[in-house]
Amino acid sequence: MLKSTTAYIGLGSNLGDRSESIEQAIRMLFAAGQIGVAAVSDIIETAALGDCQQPNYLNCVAKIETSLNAKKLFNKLCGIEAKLGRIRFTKWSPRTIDLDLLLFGDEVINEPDLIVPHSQMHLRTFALKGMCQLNGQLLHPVLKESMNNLAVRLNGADFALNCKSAQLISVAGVIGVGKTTLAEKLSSMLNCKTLFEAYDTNPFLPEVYAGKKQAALDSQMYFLKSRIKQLDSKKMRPSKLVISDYVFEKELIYAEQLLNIEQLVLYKEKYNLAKGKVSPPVLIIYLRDSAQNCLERIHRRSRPYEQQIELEFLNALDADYENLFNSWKHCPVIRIEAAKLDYSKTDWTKHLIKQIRSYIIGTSVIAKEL
Ligand code: PH2
Ligand code: MG
Ligand code: MG
Repeated sequence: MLKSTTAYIGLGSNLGDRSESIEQAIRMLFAAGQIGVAAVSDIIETAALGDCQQPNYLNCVAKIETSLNAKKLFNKLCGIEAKLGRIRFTKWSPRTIDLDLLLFGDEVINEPDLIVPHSQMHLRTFALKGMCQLNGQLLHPVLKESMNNLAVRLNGADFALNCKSAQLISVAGVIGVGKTTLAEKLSSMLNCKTLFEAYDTNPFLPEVYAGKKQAALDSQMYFLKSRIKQLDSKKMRPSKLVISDYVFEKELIYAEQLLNIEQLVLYKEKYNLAKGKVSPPVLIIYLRDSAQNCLERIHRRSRPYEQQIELEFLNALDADYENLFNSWKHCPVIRIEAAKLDYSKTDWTKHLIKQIRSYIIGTSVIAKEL
């Protein structure tokens, strides 16, 4: 008997009769010989990634069983694309049908014309949603994470690696969760610069933590100015890799906790102006822990002015961070439970670095899409 492999095909169409093209492609897969279609996910309508002027896509994923090898299967897919009137203008031009080989068993293929797993599937909800419906537990053969976990990181959005933007990775989370330690560790492993928040030079911060409300606006303005300086998009080189131990949007979280209503109105004006000037992150590492554990870390590291921070304040910050990232669609978010983090486990650290590399350009563990 011939060896049979389970493979997953991503189908997409944004020209002509889109659903007819998808249905025809599935019929042609059935008719191609040596291919059995085992299941097809729901068809979803998605905005065109990469060019918003293009018509919306219909996307779905088909699970197939085949006795063909990956290369022969790929050739069959190209044949079906050609028969259904696919004309290749430029990369990512509108198409009657696009058949992408997402996975071929757990094979990893890096050839000039064929890359498996598909090099961008982990960045695209329109591919992962279908995968999750068919087999959410399935592990990505390179990243060794389930389709469900990969989808959660995208929160319903689709992304493309972009060499024109600075590759800023922001580590985020409540005070005392361990952001700076993680940022330092990552920057030494990825060999890049770290942007640390200027908490120790902010002359107003000790007063704020001591409960002096008058100092809060000054302290917030000080932080805002320092963030703009560090993250200035005019100074960030395209494709340059940097790690910050904070996310810019935390400024609004702290402002809302610390300022009164009149101060907040003033502050928000400056904040919104600043937001237009800073580089957005391409990836967020969100470190999360219980407020109690964070408080214990704060006591252990014993920065004097932080010792008055109360559990209630940390709980409020935690709720705000959870809200921020529950609705975050600007970049992928890797959530890490800080309580499980153990830097002495080198396998775990290597695993994390591999994840990070797959969301940034330049050092990708996954080859470029052709
Ligand atoms: N495929 C692309 C580029 N952009 N956007 C959506 N929504 N769906 C796709 O299948 C798609 C895309 C390149 O193949
Ligand atoms: Mg495609
Ligand atoms: Mg394609």
